[in-house]
Amino acid sequence: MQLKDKKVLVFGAGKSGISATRLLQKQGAYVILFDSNTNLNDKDFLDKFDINRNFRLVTGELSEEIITTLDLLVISPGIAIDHPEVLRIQAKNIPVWGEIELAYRFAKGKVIGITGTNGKTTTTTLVGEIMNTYFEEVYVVGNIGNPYTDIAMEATEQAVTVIELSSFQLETIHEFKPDISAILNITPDHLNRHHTMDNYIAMKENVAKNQTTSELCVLNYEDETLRSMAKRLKTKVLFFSSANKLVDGIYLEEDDIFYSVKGEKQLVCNVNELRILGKHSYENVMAAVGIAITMGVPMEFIHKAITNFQAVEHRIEYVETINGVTYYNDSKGTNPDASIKAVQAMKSPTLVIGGGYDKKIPFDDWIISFDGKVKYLVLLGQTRDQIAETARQHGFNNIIMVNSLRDAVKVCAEKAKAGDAVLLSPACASWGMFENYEERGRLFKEYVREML
Ligand code: UMA
Repeated sequence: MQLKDKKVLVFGAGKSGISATRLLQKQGAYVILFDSNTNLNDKDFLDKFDINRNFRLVTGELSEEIITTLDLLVISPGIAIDHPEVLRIQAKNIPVWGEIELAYRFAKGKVIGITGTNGKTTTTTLVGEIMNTYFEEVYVVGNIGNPYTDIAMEATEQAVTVIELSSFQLETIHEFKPDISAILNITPDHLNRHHTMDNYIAMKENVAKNQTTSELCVLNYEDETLRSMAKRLKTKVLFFSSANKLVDGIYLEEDDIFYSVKGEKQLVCNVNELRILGKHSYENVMAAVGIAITMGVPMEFIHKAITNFQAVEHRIEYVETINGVTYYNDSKGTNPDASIKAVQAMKSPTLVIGGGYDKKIPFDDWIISFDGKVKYLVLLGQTRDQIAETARQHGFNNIIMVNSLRDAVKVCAEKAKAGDAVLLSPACASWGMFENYEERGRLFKEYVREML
């Protein structure tokens, strides 16, 4: 679609909406930036773009007059496709693109799209680091925090763009077709937004929906949902596995990671050379290796990048050891599966801080994973009563309710003994109490360091 002189409504005035607006303005479109938040005003955006040119901010509700004149709606990831305003616009046959679709229409070069319930940020970061050792022009964007539209017009034919994709972003793609896609795993998450697990799986599968036999999708062989998805996909598939030797693919055998083609195996690395811990980390490494090999990166470059790679912020991140108690920040544990992995990675008795925004996901598996290792569960946020009830049903009664993250840290410091670990891994999103999981993690680290 030619965007010059088109009237485009951008829904959501967060990071994505602001970047999308900039791109659209550069394309000569007239942009109406719309946000439900009535506290926003034009001044908030003065330094963000050329506000006088082709721009208007609308907050609260949309008038019928605006809707009838639109050529395109671009929605931010946080806006659901069944949002009443989106449905109103769609009913007028106005096309709805996500911010990813908009960026894709303008970007050039190779595109790598990485999704999955957990491990996306780590894998995307790692793939970015591997690509940076070998290619000149590399961008790392998407759900990781840098909107794709920010760089879309800069990317040249030589570019390699690595995109972390959430199910929210994949809800509104149409032509988006990565050269390589990867789905790391699928476990329940965001069911308040996608309503059913089948819908959530379908959103993840969207990453490969336009791929053909000329492209490739990297999948986790140990995830049954992904194994059966592989049969439906039109694209080539490369599996990785942490439990089975693969004739073709990347796999973990004891402490070694191998890459095998028709049974001819090549050593990638020994996991003791890696600086990240746990089986889930090895899976992220294997996915990144599969992507890098397919991109033609030589094994010695891959080896160097993966063995230098360190854990990303907010993902089982070591904070401090105070009075013999080690504090870990896993604020990125925003669903039960991520938090199960964090508990499993702990090597000593652990006090877990959990609870937050309600995404309508059961907490049973998370509580079961405590398996005698967790001494106390300190709960806060919207889900705290639900989690406490689930915990009691599973016979876990060492529960402490608090009203703030600061109190949670204080209580843990009082209860923990030397040799224990304190783990912030909430199994829930941060929304409602914090701006995002980064703010939650930063505050946690601040409260811990105040005790130094
Ligand atoms: N808004 C409305 N009406 C609504 C909902 C939101 O007007 O019904 C407005 C808010 O008032 C706000 C704006 O929308 O002004 C926020 O838009 P947004 O929620 O899309 O957030 P952005 O700042 O644009 O950030 C988004 C992603 N946010 C979400 O998916 C919720 C960021 O992912 C991403 O890093 C960023 O784009 C850049 O691409 C964050 C996230 O939490 C990290 N992702 C989820 C996750 O990882 O689990 C999916």
